[in-house]
Amino acid sequence: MKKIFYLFYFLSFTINMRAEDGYRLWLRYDLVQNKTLLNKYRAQVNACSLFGNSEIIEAARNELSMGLSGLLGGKIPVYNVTPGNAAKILFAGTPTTSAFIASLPYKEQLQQAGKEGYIIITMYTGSTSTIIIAANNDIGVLYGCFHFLRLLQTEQDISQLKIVSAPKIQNRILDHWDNLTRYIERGYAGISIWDWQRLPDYLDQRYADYARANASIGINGTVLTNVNANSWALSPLYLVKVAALAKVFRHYGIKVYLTARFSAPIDIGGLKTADPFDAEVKAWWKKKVDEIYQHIPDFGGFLVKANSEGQPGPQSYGRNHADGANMMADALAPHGGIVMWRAFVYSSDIKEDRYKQAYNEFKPLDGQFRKNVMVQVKYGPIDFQPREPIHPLFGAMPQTPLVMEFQLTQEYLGFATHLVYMGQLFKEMLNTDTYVNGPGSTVAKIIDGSLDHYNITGIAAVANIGNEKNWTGHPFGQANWYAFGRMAWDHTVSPSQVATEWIRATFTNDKKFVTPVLEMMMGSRENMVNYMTPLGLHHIMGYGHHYGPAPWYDKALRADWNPVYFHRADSAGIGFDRTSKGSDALGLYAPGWRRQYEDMNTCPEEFLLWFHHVPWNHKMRSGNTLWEELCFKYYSGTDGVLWMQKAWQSTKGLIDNERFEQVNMLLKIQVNEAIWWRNACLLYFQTFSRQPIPGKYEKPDHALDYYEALRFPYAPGNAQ
Ligand code: GCW
Repeated sequence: MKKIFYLFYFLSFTINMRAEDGYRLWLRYDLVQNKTLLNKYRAQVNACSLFGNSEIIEAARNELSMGLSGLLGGKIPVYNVTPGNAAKILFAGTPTTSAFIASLPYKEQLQQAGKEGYIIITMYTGSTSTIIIAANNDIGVLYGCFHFLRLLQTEQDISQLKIVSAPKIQNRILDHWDNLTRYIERGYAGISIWDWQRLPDYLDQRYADYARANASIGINGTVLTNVNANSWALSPLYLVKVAALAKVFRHYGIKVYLTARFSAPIDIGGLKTADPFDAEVKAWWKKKVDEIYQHIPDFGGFLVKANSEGQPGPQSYGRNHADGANMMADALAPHGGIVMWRAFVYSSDIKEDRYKQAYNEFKPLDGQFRKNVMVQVKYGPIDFQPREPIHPLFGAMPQTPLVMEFQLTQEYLGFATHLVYMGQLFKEMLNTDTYVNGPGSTVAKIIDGSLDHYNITGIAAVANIGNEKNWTGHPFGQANWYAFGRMAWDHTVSPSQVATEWIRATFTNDKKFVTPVLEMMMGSRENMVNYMTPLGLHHIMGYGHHYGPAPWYDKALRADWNPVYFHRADSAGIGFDRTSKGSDALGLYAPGWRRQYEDMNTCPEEFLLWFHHVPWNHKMRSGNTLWEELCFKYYSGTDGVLWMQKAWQSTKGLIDNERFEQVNMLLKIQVNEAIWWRNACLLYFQTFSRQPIPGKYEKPDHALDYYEALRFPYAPGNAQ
């Protein structure tokens, strides 16, 4: 008897362990733990009726069946017919697929839901309730089902639902920087999940699970390939593989896009030029695009990085970005495809602050792009730093739809080792007021089209996904993928609400866990800013691989790849003067914005060194000198991580051991790396300030030359 017990114990233990490897992301559908709620839910839903026959409805049916059976326990049947008795039934469908849905008094709500949105309503007939998930199209039904399942997962009351939800931005896209070799540029979670070699015939289960995860948060597009592009992706060999992926993703409303290398007509087309004005080149792209649509009838379009960091582009032929984008747009237009043309351009030949270069190139082109072109702009003017001011192009191109580009992969945010929740970063950028049309001209209103009435809108994020079991390497990297999707759908949702949902769905609803972990997540980004780049420092990381601190580095061939170019520390002070007396990057912004930043005394301190060369003894708002404040910030950053580590330890036993230990180990590394950042940066900047690190702080454990001598030839993710 005892033996059997042990065997059973062992089995359940191993099963449990295996089940929590993070693969299920936030789509864990385990039995609702709160017994009172569970009984209530069971009393409200014991079967579903899902109308329609499309592949998307099929996906919704599978999800509901799997989700409800898991969450409520036992098998919850999902029919595609109207059962005789409507009590305890969940109905889902569109007015077209169901006469019942069409007959409901929710026309106005459905109108608000638009093309992709949905409504979720608890309808009462006497005392019996029926849950209605209705939408105008099947994709809305699928999104609504995911939302409903999330309500149960996060233990919400479903007795009075009156939800109307519609996305504020049309194209919500993940950009993969995945090469055909499966190596991921700036990828820290393994190799690419696209198994090109075995496609199209072998379809990894991951493809469907990837699509499910994306659909569950409203992402509706994926760019499969790296912006540092390979023309082979457009060859027939690869197009059949892309088509196989597109077929899986279609079930979840996800469109496939590819990066187009500008020199493809030469690379794989045998032409002598890629000049966008050349008739043969134009014809080549047209034919290529027609071919793509034969394989993938709902192909989304191209993402293009041109004339940037060595990528070919129209400028090689004396043409401009609009000429290049328009040529591709003309080929895509008859099929409804779009071009997302990146504005991440800068050149070391131009002796101008790198901050200003993209603006200078693109602003004059406003109004010259075709209707199906969007210009994709990184959130800040330099490069995905832990904190950047908003890119000056936002608000400067009223006639060109701009796509916001975020970066989920943590190239500059501690790789997949540091716990940094990006919800606030997204919010900070989206809420920034550009003042271009007076106060209230927020970035969110620019990219959702409400300010300039764009005809298409988009938001994108560089993915942090690889083939690691838990997808993102760090278990908390999943939260950034989740937050991106949720905030791309609705940028008004708060980062803490999104984080709370994610914690509950991913780990547990236990308050003893949710409360401290939410606090950890909410403080994590500011901690990171403090221990890496406080007060507006930026781009001071290791050269090439971008791992760790290297503010001293000055050997890059291009000046604007060197940390010293960005921090400009000297015996007088530190920071980049971008006022009218300096590079005048501030001159690119609307007067309302510029005025505040131009004056050292009114410039928000978190951006101070972005815009000013500040004397070491400058008095900060706290009463500290700049040097003292810098020390204070660096030390509070590391203290913050130490606090996170303690907070995490207090959750031991509240979740599975496997994920608990993973995070525990990662936090240990994060603590060490945060201290490394702090010590290396302060010791180096001290050589200019010539002031001591105040005695109340723990002393750095090595001298500066130790940090300067560290080398990491195989740090992951470097461009290849
Ligand atoms: O952040 C930089 C990266 C490059 C990347 C580039 C870009 C894909 O270091 O690896 O290239 O930005 O966004 O194009």
